[in-house]
Amino acid sequence: MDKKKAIWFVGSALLFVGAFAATEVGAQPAKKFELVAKQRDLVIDEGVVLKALTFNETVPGPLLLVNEGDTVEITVRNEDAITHGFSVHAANTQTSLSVGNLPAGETKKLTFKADFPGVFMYHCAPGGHGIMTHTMAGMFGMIVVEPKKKYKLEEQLGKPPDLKVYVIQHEVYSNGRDFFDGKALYVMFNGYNFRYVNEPIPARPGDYVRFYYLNVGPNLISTFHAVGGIWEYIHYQGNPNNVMVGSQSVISGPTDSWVIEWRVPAEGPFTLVSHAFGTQAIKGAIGVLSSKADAPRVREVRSEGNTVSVPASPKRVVAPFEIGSSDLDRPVRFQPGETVQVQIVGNSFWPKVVEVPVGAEVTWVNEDVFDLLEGERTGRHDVVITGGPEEFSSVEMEHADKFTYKFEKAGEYDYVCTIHPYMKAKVRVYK
Ligand SMILES: [Cu+2]
Repeated sequence: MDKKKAIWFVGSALLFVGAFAATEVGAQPAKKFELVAKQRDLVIDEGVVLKALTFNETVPGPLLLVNEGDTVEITVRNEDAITHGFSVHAANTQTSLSVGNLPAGETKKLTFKADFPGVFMYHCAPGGHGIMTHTMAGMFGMIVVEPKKKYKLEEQLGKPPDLKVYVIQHEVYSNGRDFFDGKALYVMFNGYNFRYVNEPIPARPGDYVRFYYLNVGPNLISTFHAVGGIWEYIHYQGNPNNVMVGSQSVISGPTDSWVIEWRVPAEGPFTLVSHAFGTQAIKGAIGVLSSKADAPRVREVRSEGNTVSVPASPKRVVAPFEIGSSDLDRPVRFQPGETVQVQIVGNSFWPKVVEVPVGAEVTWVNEDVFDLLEGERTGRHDVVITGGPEEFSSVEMEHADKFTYKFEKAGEYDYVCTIHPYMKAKVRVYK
């Protein structure tokens, strides 16, 4: 072979290897998912409705299951009137570059390789201030990257689990002030207060159970525990290499996760609980695993929220950004001469309803700190009357800016922030 031919041959061979390698990578089809951003009313307790922001109309959103090494393709479609976005912690890449800012009506796609196994959170990410407020209002879910390596108990027993339980712990807030202060109204597993007290998870004594546990938060630190049980092996973040033995609980800050392996020790009800009793368990974060020899066989319990239909006249409406039931958003009445101040905080007005005498001055102060960016991505706000005896509008307020208006005419004034038009509140002016 002369020199020229040799170069051609080597070059062709490299091209061939390259093409083959490309085909090899492409040969494995991507795991594809579609997430749709949409506002939706959801039932979170008997007769209790949450005005939520959702992915695919449930809170939590869909459970995404992939395997380590998979190429994952996620299409995010915004069917809402406001900007949304997407962030997924299973991707070791800056996802905001492709899906971080998704205006109303648009669709964008994200592709990544699931190189790290474990239990991860995904959430809405329009950018800036909106990331926090949209996540609080329900836009989150779990993605599990199943590892190539076996978890400890599976390796030991030589068989897969009898039951897989995917659990998300999350909080519900009735206004932005409580969101800032971490004062959750409810704390729940998979979208409903005491969901698995109402519908206990069936298992049999001796069953090998694997929990995929994710604390979404957005604020509280949970300690997941089974009353009457000790977690046999726990894997921090769900990575099989992070293994610990014999634990009464797992501690999880917001977005922390665990794979927990446990053999049901006996018959009887085992209460699953966040051991933060006063701030979490008592507010809804309790479930039951019911162990009986003849229990029905359920192979998995998924983390999606429920799709219970909304009652015609709920006993309570939780509306983080607008006026909910009067027991939650109780009108605050001010007497003549009192200073009236309304905070703008966490994309809500607080108090949401104030009653003031004719001639009173009302001052709004913007407590939202993240005043960078624009639109849904910013914590800047304004106050604009949408109905009432008089009309007025403030300028756009940055953090700690104030606006004052003197009410001279009695009546009911509805107002919004035009940057976040779902922020609704009211001033009642009495004689
Ligand atoms: Cu969103």
